[in-house]
Amino acid sequence: MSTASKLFEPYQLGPLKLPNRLVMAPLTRNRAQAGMVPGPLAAEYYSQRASAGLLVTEASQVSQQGQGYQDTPGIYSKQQVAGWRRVTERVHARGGRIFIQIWHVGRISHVSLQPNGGAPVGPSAIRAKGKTFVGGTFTDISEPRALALEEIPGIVEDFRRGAANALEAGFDGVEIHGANGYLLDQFAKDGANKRTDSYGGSIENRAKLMLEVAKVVASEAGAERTGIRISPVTPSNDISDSDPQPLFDHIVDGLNALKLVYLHVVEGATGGPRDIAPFDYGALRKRFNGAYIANNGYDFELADKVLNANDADLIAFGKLYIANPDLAERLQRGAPLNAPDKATFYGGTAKGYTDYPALGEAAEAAQ
Ligand code: 8OZ
Repeated sequence: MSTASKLFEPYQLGPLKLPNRLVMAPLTRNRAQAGMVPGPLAAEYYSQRASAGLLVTEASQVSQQGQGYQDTPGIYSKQQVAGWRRVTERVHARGGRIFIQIWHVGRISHVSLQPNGGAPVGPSAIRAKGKTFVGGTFTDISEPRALALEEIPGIVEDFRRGAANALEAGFDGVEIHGANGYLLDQFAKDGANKRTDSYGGSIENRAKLMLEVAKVVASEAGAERTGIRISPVTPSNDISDSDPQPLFDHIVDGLNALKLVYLHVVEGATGGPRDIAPFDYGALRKRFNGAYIANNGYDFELADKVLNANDADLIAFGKLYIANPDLAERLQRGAPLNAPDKATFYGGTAKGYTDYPALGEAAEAAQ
């Protein structure tokens, strides 16, 4: 038995022919080895999920300064590029397509992760209320310092290098992490950005860093291989903005000028309620010229409904992809889903990472 739905129809994303409309959302798993290098288990994990229309990797920092949690992979060293190359080769061998999400956490970090134990950097010296995971425990986020104007070109350059490294590692494209209260979102939103220079104040000034990064990444990877993830109203990582609709209208206009291939939108509170604050996602979808990837709390029914209404082109699934390597097949066959185990989301070994069974393996793997 097989279910008919637009979710299982192909989609042309720039130069890539996706066999279905499912995207594996970027998911932080904290299993990088020494040197923040993705290891062989990561290659196994992503290749198990290769039947998704598109895989997006976990967020990967573009510099040591861009790291905010223990054991998250980077995309700035030769060893990291070599580790990621193993991942892309395994995914491609299984017939999949994979983008890497490139990331700078900004103020969401801890001195113990920073170069020379220094302060994390942000648009302004305002500490985010919250915890990060370092040294095996949850610890208060450190007090940040404001980036000097002269340091900003270096941040843009770190993203450019990340994109160049991504291509060298064999990725099919790059997703810029512009969401969830990390650096680019911190600059864009007035709850975290109190600058008085050309990167603060007006919407144009606050959006500038995100658009400058999008420009260099697109020129490095090709606009048809560059996407971006945003989260207009999420409260994640203590982020807020007093008027997100015109801010993101302006950002989308800037992304259109750069011809980015997709806009990936976390609708509502990341991993939480979809209706946390009013926001017109349909207006963003209509305004953006490329593909619209919808994310946050989607199940088959909602995905099917939204695709039929033409309110999205692709649907990104997070927790469901952690637990179901063959999610596309399971949804298409109406098969039961494995339940995700929260205790193994962040850090650890193969348990809760590469041991969720595909259909057919389920019987032999049952405990
Ligand atoms: C969960 C834990 C740590 C980081 C995000 C990269 O929210 C993350 C993240 C998620 O975008």
